Amino acid sequence: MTQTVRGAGTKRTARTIKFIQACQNEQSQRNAQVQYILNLQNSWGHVFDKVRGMASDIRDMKIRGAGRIARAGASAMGEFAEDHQTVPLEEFINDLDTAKKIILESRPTAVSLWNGVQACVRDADDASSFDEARDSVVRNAKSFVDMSSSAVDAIAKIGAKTVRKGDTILTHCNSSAALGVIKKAHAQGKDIKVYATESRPWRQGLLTVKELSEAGIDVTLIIDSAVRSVMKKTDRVFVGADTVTSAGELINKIGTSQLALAADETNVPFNVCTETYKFSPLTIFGDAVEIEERDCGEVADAEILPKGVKVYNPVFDTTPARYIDAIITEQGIISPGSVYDVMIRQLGKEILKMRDSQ
Ligand code: RUB
Repeated sequence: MTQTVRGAGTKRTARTIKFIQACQNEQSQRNAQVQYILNLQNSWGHVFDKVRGMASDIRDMKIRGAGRIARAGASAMGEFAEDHQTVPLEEFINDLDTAKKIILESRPTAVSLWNGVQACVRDADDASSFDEARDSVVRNAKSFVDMSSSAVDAIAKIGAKTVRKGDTILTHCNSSAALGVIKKAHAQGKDIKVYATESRPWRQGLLTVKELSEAGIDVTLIIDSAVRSVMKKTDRVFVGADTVTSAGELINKIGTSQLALAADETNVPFNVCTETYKFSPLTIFGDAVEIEERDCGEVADAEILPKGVKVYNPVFDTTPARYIDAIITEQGIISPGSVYDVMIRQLGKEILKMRDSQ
């Protein structure tokens, strides 16, 4: 029997039809395979997308402050692991590494982010199955976030004891750890006053004055260059930390070192409020802390500047250990000279792993 098929003006025989059908089957099989791979890529892409989304929120300062970005990074790792499809262990470890890199590229200065993400993946390499590795990342992410939040409360309790009734306090930028101390002292009825710097160019000081005034604290906003003017009226300084090196130097918002110098000149105690996960084990092995430089447009619009004028916008600076009177941590008040010991005690054998992986 001869079947005829009309198509593009041709007549086709049954043999031709069979051949066409075979080709079509092959084609649809190939299409199905391509679709399968695309779906797979989309679903992976989707999982990395969440991590990328978190990284860009951190880069764009929608999430900012060393503690907050560490919790955000750790949560993103936990979620990444939770969403991950079952794959061979080695593949999962590679994907974790990619997710980690995406998050760490968002902001380079705060070691809190590195420590937060590292805490999540710490046990994955020793796992013997995908499930074991995934569960460890989810568990570690959660315990890092819990530990991080309770550390801020512990710092507040410890730091508030150092505040005297009627003290005037100076703070810089917007640090949850430092503001925790100030709010706690106020809640204890210590009748304090606060000077808060504007913190150009992002003006995080506006967040600080909002938070403190909402807590009922007498707070005055000053421009950054007024720091030396108000130091004589200040009893103590509380600032936060992005990173503390093994030599006890503080890396924090640009301008912090000016506060430290002015405090030193006037004999005002300069206190750093920081969780110990802002101590950098990398600095033990000689790594330098990268100071983030942000876009020039944050400082001034290009249109208002004469042609040829350059803008330099480093957003953190380093305060040498000798200007720091106390480091208030969740473990208690320590001197800059004790930072190395605290890190060694906390990290134990891991410190050797870290050294060897350098
Ligand atoms: C914020 C800043 C804060 C520290 C500590 O800089 O320098 O003082 O991160 O904050 P940025 P916290 O706004 O550029 O992130 O105590 O909240 O961790």
